[in-house]
Amino acid sequence: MSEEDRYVFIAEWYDPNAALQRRYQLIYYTKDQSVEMYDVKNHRIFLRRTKYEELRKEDLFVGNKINVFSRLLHLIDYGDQYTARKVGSKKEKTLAMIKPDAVMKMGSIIESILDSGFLITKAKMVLLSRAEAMDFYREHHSKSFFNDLIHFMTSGPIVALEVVGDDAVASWRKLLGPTNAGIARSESPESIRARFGTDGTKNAAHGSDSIASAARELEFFFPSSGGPGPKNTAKLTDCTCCIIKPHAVSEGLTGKILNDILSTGFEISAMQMFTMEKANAEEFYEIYKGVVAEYNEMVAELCCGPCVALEIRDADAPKRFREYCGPSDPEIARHLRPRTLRARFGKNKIKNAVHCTDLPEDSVLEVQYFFKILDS
Ligand code: 3AN
Repeated sequence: MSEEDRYVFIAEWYDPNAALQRRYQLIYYTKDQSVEMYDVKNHRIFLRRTKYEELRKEDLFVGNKINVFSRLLHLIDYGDQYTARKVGSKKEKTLAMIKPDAVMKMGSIIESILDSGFLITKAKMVLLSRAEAMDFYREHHSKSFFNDLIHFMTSGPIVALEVVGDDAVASWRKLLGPTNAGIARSESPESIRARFGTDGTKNAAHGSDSIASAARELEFFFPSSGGPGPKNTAKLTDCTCCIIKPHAVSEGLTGKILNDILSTGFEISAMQMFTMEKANAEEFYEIYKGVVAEYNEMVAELCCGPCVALEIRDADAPKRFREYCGPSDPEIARHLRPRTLRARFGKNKIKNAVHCTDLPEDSVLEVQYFFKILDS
């Protein structure tokens, strides 16, 4: 009998009750998508081998955070050479950046990225200052097109994404296509630049050209020191808050939901991916405590993996956007308001695809919670 295909990782979980970082060996069996966990310090089984289909093989790589039965585990190392070789050697990170000309099409671009098997692990909409753009593109300083490039890149918001996948640097550039969108249309008609770009400058998106550039460019947008990086674009007026919930993000629905919101005519004026701590999720949902029976489950869902926070702007944003999200229970939404976001993308009352601000007086506060408090 051939040996069973299994991947082994070292995972850490912060236990808030004991205020301790606990360490486990996590084993994933591909054949039946089951997981097993072993408590390293106490030498005992922590989780007997159990089927867990929510966990996908693509999510398993060092540096990623995964949710296993409502515990947010940080994969800090490979647990054996086989896993390091099979999973570790090809995994790369790169910067994908949606340029000002294509931000309205970010839903479709993100969908394309996810459908190609990449994972998006960070995301932030920013408006670059002239100095930031010149710093980012410093290697092109002497080129004839430099001024046009800087003018274009500061003409509106952009979306920076950290993308992870096998050979991500080269594969994302392949998906992007040739620099000039016109050439892309003849040479690589399915590519992002062919589909969404205009010409040699307005070419929809950017991709790092080497592992070293990827490291520098990711550091530019997402500093590892936890420092600020370019500012988010939240305006904090005439807005409401929408959160694409972790279950929807991990099901790969982010692009589809963004597309839907934009094509309905709402403005997305800020966007950022967050992985919330439990204490933050509790604080954010404070107004539902003791009021909504599902409060604890809502908290658990919100902090079980990365979510995407949006600032939505529109005349009468809180009311109109809330109607567009639909009843909080997707089953009810499917009966009464089948075209709403929750009817189409929700699973149940907890995993209902999106949170949106309930009371108009809370909308600015909720947007501030993410874009002012958590992003600091
Ligand atoms: P790529 O993004 O395909 O790696 P680079 O690094 O050569 O291309 O150029 C960076 C950016 O500068 C391009 N994405 C494009 O927006 C702009 N650019 C490059 N070449 C030209 C050109 N000949 N004319 C105008 N803009 C250009």
